Amino acid sequence: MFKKILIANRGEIALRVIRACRELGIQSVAVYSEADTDSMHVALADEAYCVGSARSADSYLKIDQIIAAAEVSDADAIHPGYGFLAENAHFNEVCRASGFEFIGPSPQAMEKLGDKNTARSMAIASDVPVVPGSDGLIESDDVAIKVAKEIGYPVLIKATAGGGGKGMRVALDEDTLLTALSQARTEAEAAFGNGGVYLEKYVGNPRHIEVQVIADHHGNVCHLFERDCSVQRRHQKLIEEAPSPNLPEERRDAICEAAVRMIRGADYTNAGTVEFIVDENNDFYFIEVNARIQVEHPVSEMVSGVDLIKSQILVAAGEPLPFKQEDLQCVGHAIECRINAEDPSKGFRPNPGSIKKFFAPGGIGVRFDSHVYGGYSVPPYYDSMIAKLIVHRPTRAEAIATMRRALKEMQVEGIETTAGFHDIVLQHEDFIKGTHDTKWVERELMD
Ligand code: MV4
Repeated sequence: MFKKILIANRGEIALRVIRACRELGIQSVAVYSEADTDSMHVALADEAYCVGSARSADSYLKIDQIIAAAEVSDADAIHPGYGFLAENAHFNEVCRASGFEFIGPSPQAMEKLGDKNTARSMAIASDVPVVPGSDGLIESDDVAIKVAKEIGYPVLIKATAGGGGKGMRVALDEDTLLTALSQARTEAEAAFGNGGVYLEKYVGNPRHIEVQVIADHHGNVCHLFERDCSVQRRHQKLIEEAPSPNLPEERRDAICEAAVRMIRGADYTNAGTVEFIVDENNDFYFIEVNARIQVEHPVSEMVSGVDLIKSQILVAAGEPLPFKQEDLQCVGHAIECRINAEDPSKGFRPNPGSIKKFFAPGGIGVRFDSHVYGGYSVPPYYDSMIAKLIVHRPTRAEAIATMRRALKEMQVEGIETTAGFHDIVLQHEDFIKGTHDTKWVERELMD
């Protein structure tokens, strides 16, 4: 087992990994930028190294600095968290080549699944349903026109190096197809250095359902059930829950089994999420694999009882997972609200600054994952999420009630947050009925 783990990240996910290390008797090493000297992850880790100045590009994204900190601290392994370098196959490779275990999948699996079109081909090979679309990348305008005619408009043009909604364009008919195609290629080339695109039939107003998977190096691949992430705005998830409301049991089993087939077929190890879209008929279609631990992993931990970060560490150390699929049950209902330092009344514009007064919610069924405290100043350089408020109760109705109670008792004075927005969603009849889809926020709540 590892003696020391370096966390190449900051904020609440750094605390989350430090906590898992502490409980496993593993030393933790934090890295931080000059803007994060007063951050909780620096205070709570056993050691901390400054890796550069405030901008991410000068600190958290500087591979040589991160590796140097791992060398100086004599760490055995590196946990990348999410965001930053978490899905950077080159960083994964450099960690291993430098003698540090990377707590995540192999660089090969990360590389393959990071290419969306390759991931789509792997889904097909594992009998996982995909949206009707092109057979590989679109090599010419004629092929695009032919494929679009076959699958029917509207079609979605997707950048193979994209993901998470980046590098996508909808084409409504043949006239707009070619312009959309060249725009998508140019954008993808500029953003990802890879202009490869593929086509899929556009599924209108889908739900976003993803399956948490954890696989060890001994052939044990488990799913921790599904999460519904349909409450999102401009591809930013706001509320996630498990299990998904209104998904028939048979569909739940099918989507989770498809995810396991996909991960097994990709020779993937450690934690990963298989993302699907689900249409009105409850048909599901593979979209992409997220080869990292995700922000919303706690909702799966609450309903399954599995500590995912400890599981990741065990798997990276070559240990077998201490459970099998038949040991796991989805118990109760969990909801997570992302508390961001943003002002919903001003288009969710970031609202960094000093937190004058802070009170964390608690009580039965409440989990609060956050790095902030009274007197902490939220820096403007990074992602605006300051906390995750997670509740876990026997039923969805009770979980909604507990979440509303916890949101009301949470106090964050000095900056605006998304807490008020969440309370509006949680009392809206569409959310309560669970009939919302991924366009619902923009369609129903945004004026
Ligand atoms: C789609 C889709 C509809 N039809 N693909 C791609 C990135 C992933 N995170 C979500 N993506 C989608 N892929 C087909 N063929 C709908 C989504 C989608 C979405 C698309 C646009 C705006 C918001 C969205 C939220 C969730 C899912």
